Amino acid sequence: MVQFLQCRRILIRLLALCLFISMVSVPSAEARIRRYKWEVKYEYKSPDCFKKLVITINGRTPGPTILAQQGDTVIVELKNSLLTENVAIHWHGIRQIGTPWSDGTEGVTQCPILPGDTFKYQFVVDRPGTYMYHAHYGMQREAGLYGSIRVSLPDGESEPFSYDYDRSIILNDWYHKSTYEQATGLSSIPFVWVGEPQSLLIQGKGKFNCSRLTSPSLEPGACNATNPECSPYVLTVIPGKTYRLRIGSLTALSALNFEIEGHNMTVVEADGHYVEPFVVKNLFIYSGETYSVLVKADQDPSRNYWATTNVVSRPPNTTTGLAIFNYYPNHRLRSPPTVPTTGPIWNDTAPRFAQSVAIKAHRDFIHTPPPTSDRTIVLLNTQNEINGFRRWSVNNVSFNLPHTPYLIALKERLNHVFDQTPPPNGYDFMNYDIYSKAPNANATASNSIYRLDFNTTVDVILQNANTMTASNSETHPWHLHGHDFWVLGYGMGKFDMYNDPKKYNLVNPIMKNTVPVHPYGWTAFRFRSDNPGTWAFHCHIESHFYMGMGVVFEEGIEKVGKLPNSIMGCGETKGFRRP
Ligand SMILES: *[C@@H]1O[C@H](CO)[C@@H](O)[C@H](O)[C@H]1NC(C)=O
Ligand SMILES: *[C@@H]1O[C@H](CO)[C@@H](O)[C@H](O)[C@H]1NC(C)=O
Ligand SMILES: *[C@@H]1O[C@H](CO)[C@@H](O)[C@H](O)[C@H]1NC(C)=O
Ligand SMILES: *[C@@H]1O[C@H](CO)[C@@H](O)[C@H](O)[C@H]1NC(C)=O
Ligand SMILES: *[C@@H]1O[C@H](CO)[C@@H](O)[C@H](O)[C@H]1NC(C)=O
Ligand SMILES: *[C@@H]1O[C@H](CO)[C@@H](O)[C@H](O)[C@H]1NC(C)=O
Ligand SMILES: *[C@@H]1O[C@H](CO)[C@@H](O)[C@H](O)[C@H]1NC(C)=O
Ligand SMILES: *[C@@H]1O[C@H](CO)[C@@H](O)[C@H](O)[C@H]1NC(C)=O
Ligand SMILES: [Cu+2]
Repeated sequence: MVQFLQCRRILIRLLALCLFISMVSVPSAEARIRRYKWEVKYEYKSPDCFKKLVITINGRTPGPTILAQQGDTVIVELKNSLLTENVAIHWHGIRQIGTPWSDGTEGVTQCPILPGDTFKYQFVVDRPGTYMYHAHYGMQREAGLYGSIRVSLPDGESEPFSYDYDRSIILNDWYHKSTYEQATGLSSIPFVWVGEPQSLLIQGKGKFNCSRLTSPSLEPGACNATNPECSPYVLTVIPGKTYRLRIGSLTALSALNFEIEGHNMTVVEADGHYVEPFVVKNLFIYSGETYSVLVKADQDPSRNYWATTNVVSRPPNTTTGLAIFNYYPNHRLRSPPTVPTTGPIWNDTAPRFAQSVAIKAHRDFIHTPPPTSDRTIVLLNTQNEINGFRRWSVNNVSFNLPHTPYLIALKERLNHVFDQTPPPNGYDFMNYDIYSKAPNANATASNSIYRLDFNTTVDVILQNANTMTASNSETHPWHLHGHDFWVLGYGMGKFDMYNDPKKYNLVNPIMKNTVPVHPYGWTAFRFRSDNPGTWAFHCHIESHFYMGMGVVFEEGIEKVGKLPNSIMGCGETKGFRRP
């Protein structure tokens, strides 16, 4: 309400700008400006009872939820009060049409925001749905800088499903070591892996068992099981009502299972697109994905139930994340009488694969993909070494960010600031054995990018493989900035260039911005290169992207409008920043 009133006031003040925006953004004649002033800081918090420095927005982690309506302009004035650290925030799932400089990807679309600086992000939320925001600088997302974006339909339009109440829940995994310690280990010889998370958080709340700490040097109260900051997340429901849960995952590493004891969930939305509804007991969710599920509070109302999340796809070493599904009027914190589930078998890929395949566009909301593509890019996912440093690569090239962001480099024709050689379109797929450790795991590092012809159709095939450990292949959730893509198919084993494209789903493919490639599997998708800018496409596992698992696409750079001064200031762009 306060937010709304504030917006109204701002609306009046910015009437001229508002009129301008409602003229250029078609969907609603009443497009509004949603203005947020955020201050980003380090503070001590105990989200899982263990006290550590976390990054907050206006004192909170997760940060405030952005609530907007389709066609609105969101303006976030971000003050960096981290004192000794840069920052950048990515608006995950928002395509940034016409505002590629507001994508918030440090090194790709902007220079980092320096301590003490205020940066203004401004973009139109052009489609309804469930989105997220999070830090996109170093491994900073893991420090707690994230939140939800909820875009509602224009007045008078309704969803193809009904519900009584709406809740946003972000799932996350949580580490006690700082992102610096983790990043340092990842870039050291010998390599120090980050390990499994200490806890799982449901909407910012988790529980680490303090008795497991052995360090005597901890100050009293540094891990306090009765700290109210780590009391579980409670989802209170009224018997008989239907809840839309907007579930997102921003894990640093983990693939998750989410379930509500004794209740089924109907999947109705994925990454902002309506899904042909299907019922699940377990929802598998990968970092960077969002889903809406409908849950009816139709079970015995005399008790509470567990809502749980578990790690899947990696050997389990983290206890189940717990929230309380609380039937009103039971006490909100009353423990359910049951032992919480530990979830499905971690290494059973089949049900996860089946869920991926089951997600189809809602029959009344099918966007038919172009029947053919102009270009196919095959990306082999491998774990490698470069000069003894552990890395991840695609097509044997491990990605490094340049010091000068691509958007500025390309627009201002600073050709010398990154490697101009095009990266490989594929690899020796006839001879590469995806089931074995590579005989030679040495790769090369580069900051070269894929330049796409503007407004063409591009197919991407992600091919998974064995890691540097025998009999091991991991799940990688790949996220594309600036676009949604049609998910054409998933397969197990090696992609068959000749036969598999014949099995593509061109009838009712879901559009998404994040897809998993399953262990030893492949994933194929299609998109249109119709959004002028430079767009990251990367594994959403924080440490994997940090270790080079990503690429960048450029399209229509000549159509990008005048870049704002505020994104300049680093690398070779200093001269372009004018007061
Ligand atoms: C698993 O957890 C234990 C502590 O419970 C820890 O010592 C160990 O390093 C963890 N393993 C991984 C791979 O994270
Ligand atoms: C917490 O950890 C201690 C020590 O490892 C163990 O004895 C205890 O059962 C654990 N408590 C819970 C609730 O898991
Ligand atoms: C733990 O937290 C509770 C509740 O906030 C508080 O009363 C208690 O003093 C704390 N214990 C320590 C050792 O700080
Ligand atoms: C959940 O769905 C399964 C399969 O459709 C069904 O057998 C079960 O009865 C349902 N459970 C509830 C609580 O509705
Ligand atoms: C799954 O892991 C367990 C150990 O946790 C192992 O015994 C089992 O063989 C594995 N199953 C598969 C299909 O790899
Ligand atoms: C990989 O590179 C390292 C140098 O970093 C070299 O010592 C090693 O021989 C290379 N391995 C192979 C199989 O060529
Ligand atoms: C990667 O490069 C190494 C060293 O040049 C080579 O031996 C290996 O076959 C390459 N792997 C792939 C997948 O191209
Ligand atoms: C892209 O091409 C399609 C036709 O293939 C056309 O309708 C559309 O306007 C073009 N988009 C842009 C941004 O040029
Ligand atoms: Cu990955």
